[in-house]
Amino acid sequence: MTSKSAISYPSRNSSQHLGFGSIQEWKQTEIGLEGKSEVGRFRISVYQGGIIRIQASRYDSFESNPYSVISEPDKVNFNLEEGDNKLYLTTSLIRLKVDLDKFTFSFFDLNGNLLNADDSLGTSWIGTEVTSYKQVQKEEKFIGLGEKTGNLDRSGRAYTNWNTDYFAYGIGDDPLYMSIPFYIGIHDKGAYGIYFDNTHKSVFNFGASTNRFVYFSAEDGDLDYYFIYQPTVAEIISAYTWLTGRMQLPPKWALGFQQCRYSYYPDSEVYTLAQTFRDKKMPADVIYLDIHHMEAYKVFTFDGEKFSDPKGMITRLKEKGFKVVVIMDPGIKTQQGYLPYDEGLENGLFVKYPDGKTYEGQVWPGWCAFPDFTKEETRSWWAEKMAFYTDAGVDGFWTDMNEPASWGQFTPNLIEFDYEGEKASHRKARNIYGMQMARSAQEGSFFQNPDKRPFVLTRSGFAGIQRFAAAWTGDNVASEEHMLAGIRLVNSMGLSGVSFAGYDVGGFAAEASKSLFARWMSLGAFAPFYRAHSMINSNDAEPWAFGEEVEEISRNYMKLRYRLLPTIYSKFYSSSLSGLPISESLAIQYPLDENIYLSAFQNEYLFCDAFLIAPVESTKEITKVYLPAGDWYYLFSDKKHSGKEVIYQDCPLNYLPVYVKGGQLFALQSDVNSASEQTDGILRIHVYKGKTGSEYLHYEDAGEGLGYLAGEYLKRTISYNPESETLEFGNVEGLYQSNFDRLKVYFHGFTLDSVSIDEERYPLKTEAYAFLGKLTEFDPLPENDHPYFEINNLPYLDLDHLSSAFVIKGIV
Ligand code: NBV
Repeated sequence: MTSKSAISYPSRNSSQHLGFGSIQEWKQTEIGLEGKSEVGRFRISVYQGGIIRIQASRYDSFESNPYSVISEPDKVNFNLEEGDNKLYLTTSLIRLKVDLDKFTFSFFDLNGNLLNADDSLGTSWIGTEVTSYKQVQKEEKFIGLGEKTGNLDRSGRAYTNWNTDYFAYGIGDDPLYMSIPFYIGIHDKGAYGIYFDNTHKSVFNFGASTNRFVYFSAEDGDLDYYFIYQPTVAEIISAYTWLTGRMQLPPKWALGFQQCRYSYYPDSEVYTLAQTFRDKKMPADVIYLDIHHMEAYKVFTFDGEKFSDPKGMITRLKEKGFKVVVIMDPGIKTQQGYLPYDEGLENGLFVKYPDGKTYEGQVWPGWCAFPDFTKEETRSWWAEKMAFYTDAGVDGFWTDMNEPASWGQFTPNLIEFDYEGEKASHRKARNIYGMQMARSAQEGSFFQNPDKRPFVLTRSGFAGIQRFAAAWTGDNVASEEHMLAGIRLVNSMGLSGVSFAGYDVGGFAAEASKSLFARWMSLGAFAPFYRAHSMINSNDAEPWAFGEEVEEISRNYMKLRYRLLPTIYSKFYSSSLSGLPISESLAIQYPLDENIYLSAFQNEYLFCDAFLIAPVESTKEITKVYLPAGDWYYLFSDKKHSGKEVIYQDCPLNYLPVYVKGGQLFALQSDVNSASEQTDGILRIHVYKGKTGSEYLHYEDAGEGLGYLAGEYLKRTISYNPESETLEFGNVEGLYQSNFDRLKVYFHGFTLDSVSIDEERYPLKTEAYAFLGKLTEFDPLPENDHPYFEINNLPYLDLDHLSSAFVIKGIV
């Protein structure tokens, strides 16, 4: 055979490290600078004084992720100087030094403290794989990275971002369902954040198998990261969520207790379930319909035998104060005559092979096609289809299997996604798919019911998922270790922008022991998302299914959760503005306290600012707790401890170690059966004596709908100031008429018998106060006694709910 012309092949060196090389040319732009080296181009953009974006590409253009970052550069001032073959870019917070010979970056604060610097290997490629190598600062800690197992400090481990369906994962396994390539580095010169905005499979190595550097790399795409510097970890998280967006305020009912099972059916079982909650006076708001609600697992169908009248059933549940959330899996059964399949096929809405044939994978319904949620048209089609559920009265949506999962757990990389018209293979689109499905669900919910706040729960996601959905940690296992691992996962998601997160209380796979279930229920009461769930073919796992003792303990914590709703709801509101988590790892407020990273204490977290929760296995009767700087009160007895100490705490099954930070305050309401039930009209403020004070932003609104965006809210700041010995109630702002018409202020740790308001003296009354009810002693033998705590003679003040500002003075 003769060839027509000689072919010139590129030389075979792609498996070797290729550095970016020295900068050949550069120019200043309106928002930073850009230039070229021998092998690629780069761009540096100032987004805010504390956010600088670095891009490097080997191609003729830059490639960006259109899904995660929603903010544009703020066009702030910066200064650029050149000297000694270095460039210095200075903003109001960061001084960036670029070595033009090596293309390496060093980030300093304005006092000259080095925050972060590249290793001399800087940025490099191996084939299409791009990597940024970074030096490790002295005793540097690395936290964040979203839904990742392992320790709070991620040093010494490497993680992969590749959304994966992982039934009954081990507590050290990786990767799981969701990827958030954002971490925070902490050392004594400061803390900084790095968000690597690349949706390909990526790796973050914090020192596994190397002592030279840490690095992050992606299989393909550009080096494209945002360097964030702020003086505190909290501000770094706020800056990250300024970039990738924040949670929208959820409907209030979504903060209540939610009951799930794979699956509740038929409708009679669902009624019984709802009625049991009410009969047993266990407050709850939501019941889930898992995959058995469908006919042959086909999304947008109800099984006519199990659920003959879904609308009627949901109406009756609503009368009992319950909302229904349904599961939606992405796979659409490839069955002609099944409308969603026919429509998707006809309109080209499914993911395809490069030759245009529809990609099929196997999931619950059998062979399925997968809607291409990276395409606007598919998202709106899905949103329209959701009328099927909203017409029946469904209030919330649960997007499962959206990694996307399929039998075989392996998806061919060549399949094609629209990726907003850019076209991308599975390599680039997989990690973003789940988030786009959650987005469709949120858009659909809003499209169908514009006067309601959407509630979406998702398993899979990527950076920015917090804008669309709450998240849970997938198929965990009923074990003590898993319970604690779930705490770390949720805390880590909180460090990575996902405030609204939780775990399956009780464990999804395997069977919880009585004590484990009880402990998990008490911990879940202090999680942003509070839902019990369990696997098909497992024992019943409702809070009454484990005997009387567990039932009473569960009820106690469920009721406490509901009494706490004014505080939790207010915190959700603040979080929707700040991006800060509801469950806060101690690394946010105590980043330089070495103790908080120790394995014995790394699970501790602050809940709604005021509470420190020290999670502990149900098998322990006594545990060590580390209390960081400050004064701390054991919630149930008011016993005071000074911080920076390890204490030994009794932790009988009915008392979870919970402490209130001195100087903080929170608000409680009376017992209710659901989030929407009327209270007794008294807002109870609990304030704790401390050396430093605090400000609590109290927030109320209708709990549903968007009226709050048009001023129908109520906001009031309540601040405790130890120096002036005052508790100051600010003016009531907003158009919403408060749910409360009286106030009761409880003073913890003070020795007070009266206070004054406007020069008038108010004597205080006292009462014996208990945060949890007394358990029945079913077993009369003394060794089976349950401890019971009451705070004796707790002083309180009764007041009308004054709408104008006032100051309570003389709080000593
Ligand atoms: O839909 C069934 C389950 C669901 O209950 C669970 O919460 C998801 O994480 N789903 C996974 C599919 C299969 C689980 C074995």
